[in-house]
Amino acid sequence: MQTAAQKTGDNRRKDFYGRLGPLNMAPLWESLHQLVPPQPNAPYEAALWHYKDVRPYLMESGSLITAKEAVRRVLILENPAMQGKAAITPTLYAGLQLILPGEVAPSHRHTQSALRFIVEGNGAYTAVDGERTTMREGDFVITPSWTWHDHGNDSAEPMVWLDGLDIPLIQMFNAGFAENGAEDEQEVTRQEGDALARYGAGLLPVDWKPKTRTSPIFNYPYARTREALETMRREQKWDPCHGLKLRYVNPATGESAMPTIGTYMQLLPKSFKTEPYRSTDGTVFSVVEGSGKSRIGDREFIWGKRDIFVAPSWQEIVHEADSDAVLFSFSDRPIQEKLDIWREKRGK
Ligand code: GTQ
Repeated sequence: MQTAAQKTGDNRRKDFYGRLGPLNMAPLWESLHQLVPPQPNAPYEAALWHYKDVRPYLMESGSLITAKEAVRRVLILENPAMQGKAAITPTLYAGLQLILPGEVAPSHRHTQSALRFIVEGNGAYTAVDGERTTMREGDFVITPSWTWHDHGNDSAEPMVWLDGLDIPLIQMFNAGFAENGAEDEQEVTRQEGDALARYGAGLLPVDWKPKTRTSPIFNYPYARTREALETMRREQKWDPCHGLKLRYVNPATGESAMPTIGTYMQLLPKSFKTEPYRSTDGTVFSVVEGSGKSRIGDREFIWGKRDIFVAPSWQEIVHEADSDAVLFSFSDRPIQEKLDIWREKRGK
């Protein structure tokens, strides 16, 4: 029971708060604990999309609109706790993009950085800065900030890739700019494979200096990544929390391949169960090979090839592989590290 004095006090406070509103002021002490929480309490959820459930809708979208009319024909993967926000985490956007045989997604550029992680199909291309790269399943392809890019599909199969962009982050900064190209397809000025040869063979052109923070390699082929993991596994040295986990790097700096988004590939051998792990970077996973399950916080998700799931900041993750499994993932870790706020916790 409140005493009369307390009631009067409460009423006086309420009255006071009411008078602050019109002056665009608010009392900190009513929200201090939410604003400066003892630990992250992510206001978004763990979630999983089974590819077999999503694919029919993607194909249906292909009968409703062309890639040209849509500009980008994408079904956005929205966090269930952020519907309408076009965000899978508060800083990251994810979507599945479909390009049918013969289609072109016209050239444009924007300040948002994009990654493409190829989920289904082989043989469509994306063009960046005058070079086309053919995309195959498991390839990690970058569209750096403010570079012209168009996508096309000269193959006979539909192609689907996972788009990861820093759209919500750029929105927060109000730093978004975009332009459409004069032509649907940009002029090709370099032969295919040029960037990988120049920058991706453990060598760099002798007097070359990077102009931006994004990796000059824009396709990291899965065949190479997979081979690296396969060779490393012979040592049988496993990280208890990650199995074998590699990060994609910009060879010019050793930093993440993209300035705002960290990208990773990990191998979990059959029957491997990871130790509990948490980190402050909410992470999107895309299953490249194998099957298994992951506990994220107090929820469990069973996954197989091509499924996509998201783990919120600071929720405990335990992966368990039923068969040899390979997971691609991306998060905002590079930004958090630059701000000295990134944290992880291994074990319980
Ligand atoms: O391919 O340029 O999923 O601009 C969202 C925005 C893809 C793209 C998306 C984009 C793109």
